[in-house]
Amino acid sequence: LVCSPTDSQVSGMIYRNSDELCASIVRSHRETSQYRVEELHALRWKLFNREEIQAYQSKSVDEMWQHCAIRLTEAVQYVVEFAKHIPGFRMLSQNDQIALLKTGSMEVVLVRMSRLFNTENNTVFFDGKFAGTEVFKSLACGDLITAVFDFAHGMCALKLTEQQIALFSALVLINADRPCLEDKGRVQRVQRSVEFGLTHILHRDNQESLMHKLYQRVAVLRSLCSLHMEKLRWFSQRYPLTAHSLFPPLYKELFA
Ligand code: CLR
Repeated sequence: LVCSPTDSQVSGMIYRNSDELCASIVRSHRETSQYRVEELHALRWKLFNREEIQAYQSKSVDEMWQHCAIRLTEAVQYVVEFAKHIPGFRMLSQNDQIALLKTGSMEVVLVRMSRLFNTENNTVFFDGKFAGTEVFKSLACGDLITAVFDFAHGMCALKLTEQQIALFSALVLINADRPCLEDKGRVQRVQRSVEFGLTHILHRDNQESLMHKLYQRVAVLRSLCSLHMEKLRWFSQRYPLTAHSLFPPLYKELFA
C-alpha cells in the first residue's frame, strides 16, 4: 500500500506551514517596526508648534531634502531588516534581493507610514512629533506630499491589524513582476507563500473582502513611487552636489 497523506493531513501541513510563515513575518515586522503603535498613540497630540514649523519652512530646498532623505533612509534600513527575515527572502540571489528592495522598500515605508498617521488632524510622526503637510513645504514637491498623505489616510480607513500590515508589507516587497529579476520563478514561489499567508489570516479574521482593497492600494503605491523617483531626478538635476555628496549612500544605492 502506498502511504500517502490524507486530505486533512495535507491541509494540516499547509496550514501549519502557513501559520509558521505568518508568525515569522509578524515577528519580523514587530522587531523592525521602529515605533510601537501603543507608544505612538500616547504621543498623538504632540504636534510641532508654530516656531518649529517655521524653522522647517525656512530651510532651503536642498537642506530639507537632505534632512528628509536621511529620515527616509533610516526607515528604509528597518525595511531591509524586515525583508531579511521574511522566509525565503535570503534564499534569493543578492541581485534579486536588491532588485526587490529598490522597487519595494519605499512602498513598504509608505505602508508603514499609515501606522504613524493621525487621521484626526492629518499629521504623521516625523522627527519626534506629529507633522502636517505644511512642515514639508520647503521640499517644493507639494503634489507628492499631498498624494502620500492621502494614501496614508486611505490605508488608515482600512483599519488593518498589525498582523495584516505585516503580511501586506511582505506581499508588497516580494513581487515577481518587478524588473531585473534573475530568477523570477523563485520569487514567484516566495510570493505565492506570502499571498497564501495573507489569505489565511484574512480568512481567520473574517475579512476576506479586504484582499481586493489591498490590491487596489498596491496600484496607488506604484504611482507614488514613480512620483518619488521623478522628484528625485528633478532634485538631482537642480542640486547635483547635495544629491551626490550629502545623500545617504543607501538612499543613493536604492533610488538613484
Ligand atoms: C515612515 C514610517 C517610518 C518612520 C518614517 C520616517 C520618515 C518619514 C516616513 C516615516 C514617511 C514619509 C516621510 C518620511 C520623511 C519624509 C517623507 C514623511 C513616517 C515624505 C513623504 C517626504 C519625501 C521626501 C523625499 C522626496 C526626499 O517608521
